[in-house]
Amino acid sequence: MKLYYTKGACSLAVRIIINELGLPSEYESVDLKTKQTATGQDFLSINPKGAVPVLLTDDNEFLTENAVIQQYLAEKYHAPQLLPPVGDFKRYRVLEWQNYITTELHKGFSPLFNPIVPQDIKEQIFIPLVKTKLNYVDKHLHPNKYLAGENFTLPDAYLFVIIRWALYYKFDMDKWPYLSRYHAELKERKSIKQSLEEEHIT
Ligand SMILES: N[C@@H](CCC(=O)N[C@@H](CS)C(=O)NCC(=O)O)C(=O)O
Repeated sequence: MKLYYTKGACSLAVRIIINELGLPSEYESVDLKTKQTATGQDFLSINPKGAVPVLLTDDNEFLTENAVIQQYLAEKYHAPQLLPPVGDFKRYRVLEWQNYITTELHKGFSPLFNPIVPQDIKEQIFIPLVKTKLNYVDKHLHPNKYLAGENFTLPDAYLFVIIRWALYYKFDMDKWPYLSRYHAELKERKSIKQSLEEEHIT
């Protein structure tokens, strides 16, 4: 399989899941501005939506959409610890969080990365909105160790990436003690350390 990724972008969550599963994979970086891959391919011919992540599966299918790629990996490689099976209600808690992270938090951050959104609009509207959502997640992480309870599941990989963006934007993490504790613990997780090293993220 091959993951098309951009350093530090949401595709990092898929890399974390690949490493969590201990799967061999190739990686090719994508310049999101020029839409060129590292080997000079036109990325839009791979994903006309122009966004990472894209997974080229071992069955030669290009699969897009972060939450769906993660779900595919957990099911294809039999990882009920990351996504419980159909019929187990815990599955829907995991998917509930996965949907929240992708639609509310990930897309809540997107305007901050968008150069056409004026800085004052970012500060007055989008940053307060995303902070409200992080307040909610912080509260949930006490007494829950992970998003879906006692065990690390798919949306934890995704939330780790989002917290890195909050740090990048210098959000005051002291306001979120449980999110800070969670982030500090996840940073030490083997699959996450490996993924950060692979993307040369310090
Ligand atoms: N709907 C896609 C969105 C992915 C996405 O927003 N990726 C960002 C990086 S975190 C990207 O590639 N943005 C570049 C663009 O959309 O032009 C998903 O959930 O996977």
